Amino acid sequence: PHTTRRADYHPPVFLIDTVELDFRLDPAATLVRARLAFRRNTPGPMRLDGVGLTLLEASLDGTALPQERLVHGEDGSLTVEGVPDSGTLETLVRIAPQENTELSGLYTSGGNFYTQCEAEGFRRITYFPDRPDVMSRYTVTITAQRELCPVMLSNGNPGGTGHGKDGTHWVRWVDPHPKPSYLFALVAGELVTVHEPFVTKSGKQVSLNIWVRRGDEDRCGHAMDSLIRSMRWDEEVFGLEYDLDVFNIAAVSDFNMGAMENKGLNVFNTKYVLAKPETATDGDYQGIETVIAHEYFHNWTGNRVTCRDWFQLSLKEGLTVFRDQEFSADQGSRAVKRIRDVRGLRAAQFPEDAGPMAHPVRPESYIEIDNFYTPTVYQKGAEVVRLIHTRIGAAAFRRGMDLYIARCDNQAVTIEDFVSAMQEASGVDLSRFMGWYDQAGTPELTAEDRYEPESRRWVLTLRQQIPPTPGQAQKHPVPIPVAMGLLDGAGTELPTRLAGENEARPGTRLLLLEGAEQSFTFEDVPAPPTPSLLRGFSAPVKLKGVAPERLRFLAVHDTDPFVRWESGLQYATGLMLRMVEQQQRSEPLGFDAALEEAVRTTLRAAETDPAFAAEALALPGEGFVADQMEIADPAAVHAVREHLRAEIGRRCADALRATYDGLAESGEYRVDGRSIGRRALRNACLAYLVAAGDTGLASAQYGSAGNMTDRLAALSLLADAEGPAREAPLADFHARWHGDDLVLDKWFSIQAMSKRADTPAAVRALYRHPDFDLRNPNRARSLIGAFASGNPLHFHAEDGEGYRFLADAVIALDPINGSIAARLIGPLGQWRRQAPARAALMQRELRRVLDTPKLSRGTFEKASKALA
Ligand code: B3K
Ligand code: ZN
Repeated sequence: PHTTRRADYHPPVFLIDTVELDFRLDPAATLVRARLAFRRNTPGPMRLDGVGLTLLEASLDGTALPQERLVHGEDGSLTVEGVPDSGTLETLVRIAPQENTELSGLYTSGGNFYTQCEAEGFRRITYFPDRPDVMSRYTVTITAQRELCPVMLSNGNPGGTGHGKDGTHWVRWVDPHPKPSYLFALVAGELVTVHEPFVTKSGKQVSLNIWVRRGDEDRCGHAMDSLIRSMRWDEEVFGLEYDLDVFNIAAVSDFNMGAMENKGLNVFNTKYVLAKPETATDGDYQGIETVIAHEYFHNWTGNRVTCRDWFQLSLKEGLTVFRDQEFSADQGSRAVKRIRDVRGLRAAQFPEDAGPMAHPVRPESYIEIDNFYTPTVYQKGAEVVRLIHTRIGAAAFRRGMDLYIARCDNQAVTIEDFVSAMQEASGVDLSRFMGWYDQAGTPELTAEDRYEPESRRWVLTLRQQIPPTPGQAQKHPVPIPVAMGLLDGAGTELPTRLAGENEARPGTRLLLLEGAEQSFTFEDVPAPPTPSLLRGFSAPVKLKGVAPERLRFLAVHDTDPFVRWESGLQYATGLMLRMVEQQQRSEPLGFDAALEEAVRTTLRAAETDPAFAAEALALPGEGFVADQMEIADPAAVHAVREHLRAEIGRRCADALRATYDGLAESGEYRVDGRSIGRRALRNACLAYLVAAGDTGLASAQYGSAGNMTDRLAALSLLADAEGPAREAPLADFHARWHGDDLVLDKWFSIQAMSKRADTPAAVRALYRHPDFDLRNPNRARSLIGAFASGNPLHFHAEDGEGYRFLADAVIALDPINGSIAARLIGPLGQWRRQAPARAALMQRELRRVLDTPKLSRGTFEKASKALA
């Protein structure tokens, strides 16, 4: 397969100023007529992308083109020979939406029509230069049988409707804003709407609509509310207003990702729209708020200003994730939001950055661009934007955004355009921050310090090192902002004065490590202090080697909540790593009394911020602990973690139970931050109590729960139990919810993540369950993804059954939906960090996948890079 390289960028040969698309919808044979007003941009032939299109007619400026001027490429593309420098090309093609199982291009789901065009789906709809730097104005006319498609939507504003013969009708949509083809969307079928009016800050009326299947109208409230809050927030924080008369969101249950920011017509996975307390967890509610905000924010960062080429993907994704993170932080507890985001970064991005698919935030090459919608491009990309924000400050960042948008509006630009706007607006030289975009790998930061009693000086030396990654052996240092403070022996924050400064400053200050090593001298320090480093996780690095005594001190005393949480986490991680060694030597596992103390302290202070307490109570995850090991040992890590959970549950039972009872649900269910935090804390207590043997408490909670959060928390604990304590609630859950796809997904996931010894066999059985459907991405992820990514213990089963199952599933799924297959195969790529026997089994499965005939480009890329 062909590799696309960033260095090979060439501007488009032809630009397309306007596009007229006429659709005649039919599930088996849809006709698409396209009129492209083209204009030459550089010398070269007119080559139009196309995949799986049946060309029926082609004409140039009204005259039919003879066959010999139409050259069909092996990749499905069409080259038109002898075209003038400008003119109108018209094509008519036929496509079959109901055959489209890839869910890219135009497809059907439950009898309705939906599109997904990013990154390269538009070429499955019509012939077009399908690249983001060709921006055009679209007019779309959709015709269909009225009964089949009472509702027909596309981008932009409504532009008329009418009736045809034989029960057809048509609808026109006009999008006044030029856009790349990946933002095109069409949705048609039987849908109902939930509507709200919105007035922008300058007084423009906007009609907001969420389109769902009949019966789902009562589950749209949170999505609508999140949308309205997002729109206000972008006006207030960034001065950005919505720019069309309508904003439509359509929810579909067959969808490859979370959602898509098509101009004026976002298409969403139902998972990120539909919620009511009986069916959705607090996590689902938060996911909806985040994704709704994210797609809405793309209207400016992504749509009005888009990417020149797909290597610049993080220009829109990193920036938009940063924006949605800031939005969510403003809705509730900033500290807890930061903790969760960092947890997510470490769970997904750090391992990617240390594995075979490691790539820079701005990659150098790809085989399949779909494989690069990654935690690195999204989450690390957001961290890099945050670094710039931290370095230049909020006010300069806002000026930079204003400049970026003013300068790049309606253009397809590069990451340099963003960084130089930030640089000009701030007056700070940001050139070295480009290293964060162009180098893969997570920098490792170490800190050393010494106190000089005579001079009352305290000297901090910071060092950085970036490990080699595939294709990048040598790295250059990157600028690392280190937010920090000093605590005295009583845990009181000291004012700080760096050498050369006139007076001491209170609170957190920012150090900037620019080279490989740098020392910072602090004056007038009365006694050896405890440094609190990387407050708020001021850079996406691994801070290594902080002594356990300091971690314990910081976990209790630091003024920065992130560092308090982080220090507890790192302390527990160190402890668990030592215990894993004991476990490997078959020595008895002890217990560190400091953990009991920490749990009790957390519970005593829980009332002030229950959400924070819930985060602080959680032991480091099995994956996180394994990631700190040279050679992972999933079984030993699991044994240690279970041991600690049970010990904490037993030793702290009184306090855990008191907190659990004190937080019993009272009154109406609410999804505000405090209520969510209380449920999280209560369920964290429940998990410890069950670990200590109190299964009955979970059974009781399952039976009496008034909402899905509490019900599912109980069920996930019961799924590890034996006998009727497990079987009865699982059967009850299925009986109650088998008609509700999103809830049934949870039923699959919970069983896939069970710790019980028979889980690998149970997962095989679930794969054959009548409710399992490989074609539905949510369902495929709920079983295969949950097992391979969420159950390290059994995925890494010693006999290789977990690996075999994943490979079997990937091989079966690849011809149906290569993009989802390529995503799911990821965990097999982590073989380098496993012991030799496991690594060999994993490689064998990767090879088996690679030997499969007609493998999709995406799965080929993932499997071959994993083995390289
Ligand atoms: N931009 C889309 C992702 C498209 C993925 C294509 N494989 C959703 C988002 O990031 O907002
Ligand atoms: Zn996005």
